[in-house]
Amino acid sequence: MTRSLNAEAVIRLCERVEGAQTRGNAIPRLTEEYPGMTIADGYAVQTALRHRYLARGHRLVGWKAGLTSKAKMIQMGVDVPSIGFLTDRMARPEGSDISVKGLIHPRVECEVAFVTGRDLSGPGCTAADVLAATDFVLPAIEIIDSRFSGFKFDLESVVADNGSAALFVGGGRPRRAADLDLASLGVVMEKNGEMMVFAAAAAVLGHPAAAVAMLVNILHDLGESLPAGSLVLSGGITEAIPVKPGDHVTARFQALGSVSIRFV
Ligand code: 0L1
Ligand code: MG
Repeated sequence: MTRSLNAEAVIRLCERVEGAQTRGNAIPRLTEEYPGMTIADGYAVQTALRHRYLARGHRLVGWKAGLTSKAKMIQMGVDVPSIGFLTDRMARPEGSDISVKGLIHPRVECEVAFVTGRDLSGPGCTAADVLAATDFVLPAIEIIDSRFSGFKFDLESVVADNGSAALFVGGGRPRRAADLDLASLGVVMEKNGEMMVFAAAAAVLGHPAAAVAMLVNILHDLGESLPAGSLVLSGGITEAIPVKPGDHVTARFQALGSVSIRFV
């Protein structure tokens, strides 16, 4: 991956993104000031952000694959998936009231979450490697929140903003991946009792395990691997749905049960 930003610019952008994430204020996309910024620069900013949060006592619990379905790519106008990190501070319990305070324009996505039982590393990690290393899968809702004004962004800026990661909720019935046909698993998302979107998990790069393999291979490019015990969100199966206080969202997953949350 080719870098164009120097160390000083990376720190500057990291501080800008961190301010937007922690204060909940929208900022212009980073490429407006740095038009030559590359996706590798975006990951350098994201890495600096991860180190900053971990140094403050946040715990890394896993990773997320993003922009992995055609529906999401079309919705956001990009053509390459991305990854981001997940910390303990982003986790919320199932069935809980989730405050949107501090979020700029939250949206929800239903995703299959993988919990790994063995270390995984790239390059060349495959969906079969992921399935062999997975302890169980569970249904999840990811609450994303792009920090860019008017949701106007490009892949370089999104990657720097940790793939719009904000909060996530796991729930339903954890199942062994080997007992399921994960590609044809159906998902329906309801908001306030009305069906909003539905799709099969194959919408995620053909199979959600392929998205996790892609994530492991990007981690390799970043000099990282995926330790056993990680939680991985494999990517939104449908496009993301905007939410506001008062909304009640239920994601119903075939064979995995459902996850419900309410926004306050
Ligand atoms: O989880 C994701 O698919 C990441 C989406 C990044 C862009 C957005 O904010 O929708
Ligand atoms: Mg997502």
